[in-house]
Amino acid sequence: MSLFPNVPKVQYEGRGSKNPFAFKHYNPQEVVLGKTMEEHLRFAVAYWHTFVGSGSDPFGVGTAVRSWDSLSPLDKAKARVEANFELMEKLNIPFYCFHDVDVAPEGATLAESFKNLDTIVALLKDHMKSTGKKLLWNTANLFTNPRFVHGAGTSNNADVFAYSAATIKKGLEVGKELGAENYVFWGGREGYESLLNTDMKLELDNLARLLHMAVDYAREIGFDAQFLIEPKPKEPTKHQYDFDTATTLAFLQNYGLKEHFKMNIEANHATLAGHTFEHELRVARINGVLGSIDANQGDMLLGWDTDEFPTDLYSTTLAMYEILKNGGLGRGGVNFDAKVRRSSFEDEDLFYAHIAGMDAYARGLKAAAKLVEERVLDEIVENRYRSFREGIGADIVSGKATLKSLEAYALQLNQPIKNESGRLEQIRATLNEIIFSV
Ligand code: XLS
Ligand code: CA
Ligand code: CA
Repeated sequence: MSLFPNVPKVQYEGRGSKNPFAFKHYNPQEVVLGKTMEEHLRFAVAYWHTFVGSGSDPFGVGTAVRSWDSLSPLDKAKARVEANFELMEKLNIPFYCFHDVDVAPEGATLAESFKNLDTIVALLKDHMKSTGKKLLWNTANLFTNPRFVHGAGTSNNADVFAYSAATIKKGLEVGKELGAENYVFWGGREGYESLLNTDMKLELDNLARLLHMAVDYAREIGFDAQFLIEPKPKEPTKHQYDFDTATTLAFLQNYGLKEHFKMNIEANHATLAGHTFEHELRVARINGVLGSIDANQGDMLLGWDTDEFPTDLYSTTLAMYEILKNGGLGRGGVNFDAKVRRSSFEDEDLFYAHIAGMDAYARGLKAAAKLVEERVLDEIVENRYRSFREGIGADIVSGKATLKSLEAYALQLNQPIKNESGRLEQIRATLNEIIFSV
């Protein structure tokens, strides 16, 4: 029985198609720079927004109309599994991602929660087997339940730390059972509201202890997923410890965790941190830790995590450029951690939203491939830094130069020193031409 009877299978029809249930750019088998679009993009559905999100906000209850609304908690969970695989099938999306509580209802005790999870995981496994769909990542929700009011791994309450550890242990077992490609740690309430009552050092030490335990346990059970840590600067706490990529990297390095983790970079978290998405991707890339992305976008007029479906071609192009320069995402993928607007409350909107996001990324991929192929930015950057390939610049880069040798050089320089224009407006015009040509 179909849960989305009004939605046909979505196919690629190409540019100019007026069919709202068709891709205009995402052509899975089309080869771009030696790989198919499907291989480059590795799209994933985010279970929490697409099947659990209701459209509620602080001023109003949910608006979404779903066929499973009136079912009991466990039946609802089962219906959502059906919905997940039907949506993935119709949209030709190969992966999905979930938090434990997205897929199965919490019980009155931890043991009951585990039991519910086991029931649904068995169902997910059956569906994965019969459809060939895969799990990009799973994670533990350590932030919604009131027990996490003071954090999870960074809580002042050791019982909460223990509960969180047990939940992660189960998450790793579930990931192994379902063959997850990655396992995500997003620091839900790992942060603080005020230093007045916070032992920051102990909280960070404990967070690192928890992550080390997870690394050890994954090894013990032979779960070989890539571990990902997802930065975010604020929300829900005023100050999240994993503020941005650079901060998270320093934390991982300080605690001897860097070799075990890569980053899951979310566009909206980047902009909340005062960075562009491509900035965060670049920092991760040059440090060898770009693992996966949460594809969405924020609203520059709003200061919170609006998690909108990505439609901004500049952002998808520059993001795909970083990903191509990274040699791809490896085991990672492009996860639509995005929700339809509250006013888009019909089932069909879930499909239109994914089509919009997939086309925006496919087009971003094509534009980025052109930038790479034609070496547009490479040439600009190589030319701009050419002074470091010869003479004094080459001495600096090779380590030959000292303050003394540089002083001697600087003293004989003609004044004023000559600089060249950065040509930014011209470069942006070129970028415009490329984005609109593909
Ligand atoms: C919340 C985060 C979260 C993570 C997974 O802002 O984006 O959904 O991706 O826990
Ligand atoms: Ca996210
Ligand atoms: Ca988010």
